[in-house]
This record gives sequence, structure tokens and C-alpha cells, in this order.
Amino acid sequence: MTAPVGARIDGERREELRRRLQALGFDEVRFAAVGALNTSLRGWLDAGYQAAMQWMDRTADKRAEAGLVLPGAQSVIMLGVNYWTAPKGAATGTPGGNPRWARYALHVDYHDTIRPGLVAAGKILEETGGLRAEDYRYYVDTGPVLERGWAARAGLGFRGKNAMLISRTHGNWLFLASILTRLAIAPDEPLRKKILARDGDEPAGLLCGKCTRCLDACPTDAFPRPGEVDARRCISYQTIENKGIIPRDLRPGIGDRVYGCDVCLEVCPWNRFARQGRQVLLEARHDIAELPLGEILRLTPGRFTEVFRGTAIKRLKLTGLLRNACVVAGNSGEAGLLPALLALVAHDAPIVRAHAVWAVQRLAGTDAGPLLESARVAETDEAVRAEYAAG
Ligand code: B12
Ligand code: SF4
Ligand code: SF4
Repeated sequence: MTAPVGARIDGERREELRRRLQALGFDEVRFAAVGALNTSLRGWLDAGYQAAMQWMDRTADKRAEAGLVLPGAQSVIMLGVNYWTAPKGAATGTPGGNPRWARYALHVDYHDTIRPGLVAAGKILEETGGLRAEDYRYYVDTGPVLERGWAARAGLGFRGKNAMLISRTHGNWLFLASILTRLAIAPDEPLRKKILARDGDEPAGLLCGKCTRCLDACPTDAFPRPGEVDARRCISYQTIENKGIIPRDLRPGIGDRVYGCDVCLEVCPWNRFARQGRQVLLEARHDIAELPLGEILRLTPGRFTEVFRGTAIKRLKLTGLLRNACVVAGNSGEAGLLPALLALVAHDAPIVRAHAVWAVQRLAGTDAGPLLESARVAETDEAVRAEYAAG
């Protein structure tokens, strides 16, 4: 067991540390003491809700126990970055026009823009607590850390029925980042309902009351119970993480969402307090939301690289984006998109062809047979042939 480093930070020293971290661009800075998290992660994994994200199984033990990630860890510093911007130019989509993007994606990749803030935070910890670089570890999204669990423990917000970590100040619009450290820092209090004041972690939906808006609004029925998402049914998973075919029964529910989904965030009444973020650790790319669907369907590899350079969307690759755009086109009712889709029926990638066939079938109805006949006869890929057969 590695010994804690330095004297416990509390009182005015702790508040000074908080102020310095906030000055780096973190809108929320909260502290938790390392200890067992009251987590249902194992049950979530056993139910198969992680879909094909096998990396979650491999790191499950670490996710629930900070000491396995950083031996001797004493505290978790939870940081929040507000990415709310006013509706103008944001991911609102327009009927029959541009597709909808998850708000978080309309930025230069947040992993890259938040990281310099974490590096600077580490230097502050070294100065304040006499830490060496090996005495702390920082993560934004990609580490084996249950970020929402720790954020709730640190009182940064509460876990909503939509599974989001909801802040009373910033609503649903916070990126989370964490620093595990061997420094002992006096912990902040978790949020509690006065009448329930007691020890232990609060359940999901602590400040939701009778509201069920998020559960009712989910277009693909992805909540097996309040506070838990079945990724297999979640549009965010299907349009971002899934590298293969999107299940046919989920495609209509995707609607005009070409990348990610904010439905269960948007409907939440706690967003009423959200204000525009400081954008110190973020760089907006709202121009992406201005791309019409017809242009996305015609993107070349060169243009894809040019438009999405530096964003998280580039990881989807052109074929993934075309796949999603075909689904959105199939849901659009816009017959004017048929020429672009018929070109994609002959695309090199089977995954694009499969979804283009579905979209043509949806848009052209009984006329689809003759339109697709020559491509159908030439098709050799089994998954694409299955789309022809199912239509
Ligand atoms: C895998 C993953 C996904 C998957 C699975 C989502 C899910 N609900 O689990 C998919 C691809 C579907 C996804 C979607 C999205 N994601 Co995501 N995702 C993650 C990731 C990498 C792991 C989440 C995880 O461990 N899930 C497993 C479940 C079981 O854990 P959990 O929901 O966190 O809940 C646990 C704890 O809260 C704890 N717990 C339960 N009750 C309580 C109560 C208390 C008091 C405590 C202490 C603990 C506790 O137990 C729970 C079970 O173990 C995190 C980053 C990270 N390292 O944490 C980002 C993260 C959760 N995603 C994020 C975002 C923004 C999204 C999307 C909004 C993106 C989009 N617009 O398309 C959607 C939202 C979907 C939703 N409603 O959850 C943010 C959320 C920020 C926030 N304010 O909550 C995170 C934290 C990334 C980040 N660093 O900012 N995501
Ligand atoms: S992100 Fe969309 S699909 Fe996923 S749970 Fe929320 S509303 Fe449902
Ligand atoms: S929409 Fe309602 S039920 Fe869902 S998280 Fe927000 S307050 Fe809770």
C-alpha cells in the first residue's frame, strides 16, 4: 500500500485549491474521498447493456475502485466543464433540412481541449501538495473511472432518471473529468434530500420527483429502469460506438439524429438554470450543424477529413457517417435524396450499401424494386443481400 502524500488539505487551503482549478476553466471542482462506490455496474454488464463495448467488462473492477487504478489513492477530484451554448447555431436540426447532432460533438474534440487544463491542474497539485507526477492520474471520459458515480459522491450533482449527472447550476450540459490522487483532501458533501439525510449513496432520480419526461421521450425505449441505459437500444451507442449494422427495428426511432442523441437531456427541466459556458477549455464547431443532409450523403474522403479534422466525429470515419446519414435520409420522407442514395447503393463499403438500400426502400416504397434491381443482382455481400430480402 502506498502511503498518502503530504498533510490533509482542508479549510482555506482546500478552497484556494478549488479556486485555482476553477480559474483553469473548470466550471465545477468538487472533492470526494476514495471508498467503495455503491454501483450497479456488475449487474449492468451481466445484463449485456454494454453491447459490444467489451472494454467495459475488462476494466469493470477498476471502474468501481479507484485504488486499483492508482494504488494508495486518497481522493478523487471531480471536474465539470459546461458546454451549453444558446440554441442559435446549436444542434437543433430543422425539419426536412439539416440533420441533428449531439451538442457535445459540435466542438473540437473535448478530450483534446480539456487535457491541457488537466495537465495544468496536475502542476497545481504538485505545488500545493508536494506531489510527484506518479502521485496522481487524470482522465476525461476514456479512463477506467465511473465518472458519474464519483461526481455524485462529490456533490457535483445528482444522477437523474436519464442516467446523466445533473448539476443544479448547469443542468445536463457538463463534461466530466477526474483526477485520482494520493493527496488527502477534505471531501465535499453529496447532494441529499433533507428528509432522506443519511449515510451512503443516494439512488438515481434523487431530485427528479415524480417527473418521468426523459423515460417517456426516449425514441428507442432504451431505459430498462430509471437511471440505467441499455446501450444496445440507445441512439448514442448505435450512431457512435456501433461499428456494424444498425438494427432495423431501431432505425425509425433515430429520426434525424446523425450523430449521438440528446433527447433525454433536452427534455429535462433542470436545464432551465443552464447558462452559456465560459468555453475556456472548449472550442465550438457549430458550422458542422449547418451541413445539409444531401451534402453529407455526397461527402468524399477528402472533404470528410477537411470538415471533421480535430473533432470527435472523425473517429466514426466516412463510412460510419454515411451509414448514419442513410438512416436519417430513410426517415426524412425527402424523395429528392434518392439520387444520392442510389449512388451509395454502389459504394465500396457493404455497411454503407446496406443502409442505403434500406433508405431507398423507405423513400421509394413500391418503386424501390425497379430502382434497385441492377444493384441487387450484382450484390454479393450477405448482410446487404439480407437488406434487399427484408425490404
Ligand atoms: C459507456 C458510456 C456511454 C454508453 C453507455 C451509457 C450509460 N448510460 O452507461 C453510451 C455510448 C450509450 C453513452 C451515451 C452517452 N454518453 Co456516455 N459515457 C460512457 C462512459 C465511457 C462510461 C459510462 C459507464 O460506466 N456506464 C455504465 C453505467 C452502469 O454507469 P453510470 O451510468 O456511470 O452509473 C454508475 C454510477 O453512477 C453508479 N451509481 C449509481 N447510482 C449512484 C448514486 C450515487 C450517489 C453514486 C455515488 C453512484 C451511483 O453506479 C452506476 C452503475 O455502475 C462515460 C465516461 C466514464 N468513464 O464514466 C461516458 C459519459 C457517461 N457519457 C457522457 C455523455 C455526454 C453521453 C451522451 C449524452 C452523449 C450523446 N449526446 O450522445 C449519451 C447519454 C446517454 C445516457 N442517457 O446515459 C458523459 C456524461 C456527462 C454527464 N453530465 O453525465 C460521460 C461522463 C463522459 C464525460 N467524461 O463527460 N455513453
Ligand atoms: S441518448 Fe437518446 S436513445 Fe439514448 S437513452 Fe437518451 S433518449 Fe434514449
Ligand atoms: S427529465 Fe425529469 S425524470 Fe428525467 S432526469 Fe430530468 S428531472 Fe429526472
